[in-house]
Amino acid sequence: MSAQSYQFSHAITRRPAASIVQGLRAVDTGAPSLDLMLQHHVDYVAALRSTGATVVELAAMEAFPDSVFVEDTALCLPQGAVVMRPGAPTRLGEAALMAPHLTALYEQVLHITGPDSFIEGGDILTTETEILIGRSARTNAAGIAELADLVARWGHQVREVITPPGVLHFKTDCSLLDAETILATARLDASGCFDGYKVIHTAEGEEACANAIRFNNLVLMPAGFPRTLEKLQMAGFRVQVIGNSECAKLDGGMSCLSLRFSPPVPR
Ligand code: CIR
Repeated sequence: MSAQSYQFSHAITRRPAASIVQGLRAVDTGAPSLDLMLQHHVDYVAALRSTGATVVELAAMEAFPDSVFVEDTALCLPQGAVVMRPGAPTRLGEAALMAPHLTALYEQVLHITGPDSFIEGGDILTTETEILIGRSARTNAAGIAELADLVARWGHQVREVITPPGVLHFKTDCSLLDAETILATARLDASGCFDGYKVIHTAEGEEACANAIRFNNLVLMPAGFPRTLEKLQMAGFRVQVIGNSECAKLDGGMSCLSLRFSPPVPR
């Protein structure tokens, strides 16, 4: 079976800006420390690079407090990329600013354009066989329909699912671990959206670590979730733990911090 949903030659990240203290959050648990977030970000980029991938690190963008969370700006597929239309008004401009970095690597870069279409990358889980998209407070039916239409030309099938109420993004509660295995919270798995996949549940009380990433030979997961870490190790995954305390204050996790892809023709 192919492994294009978790084997990648490239990633794009963006350094956190000092304006991160104004980043969006559902619940205010205190201001994030930029210094500590920068240290965690260095560890994160180093982990991606340690797998042999090329990591394009973009400069901080003060005008966009949440711009470190690059995942929400685009969907990157083997054939091309699609620039999103984030549902958070303060994040709408971030997507257009990602486009030139994608056109530098991809021949085909498409855009979500419908004025009523909203969609963020955090709601999109690409597996080996389909693209699951969670309808959420940030991603609506029009956005999902427009994306489904765009990616059909590349042979991708989209399945609309539901992000649980009160959960920021679909992938806040799940991650792809390999071609057939998903890490998910029990609450999301209970919706039945992963029928046909093998599912590993986060340990009870450790739901906040469901947002991990499989990147080449590594699974990156946030620090502080020992029982889920053990479950993943017991299942045979090579896990690298990364500090995420500061991004977590802004509802961000491992997937949010990168776009991961293999452009068809490296330029
Ligand atoms: C936001 O609310 O948009 C940011 N504070 C967090 C975005 C996290 N992104 C992601 O899960 N893909």
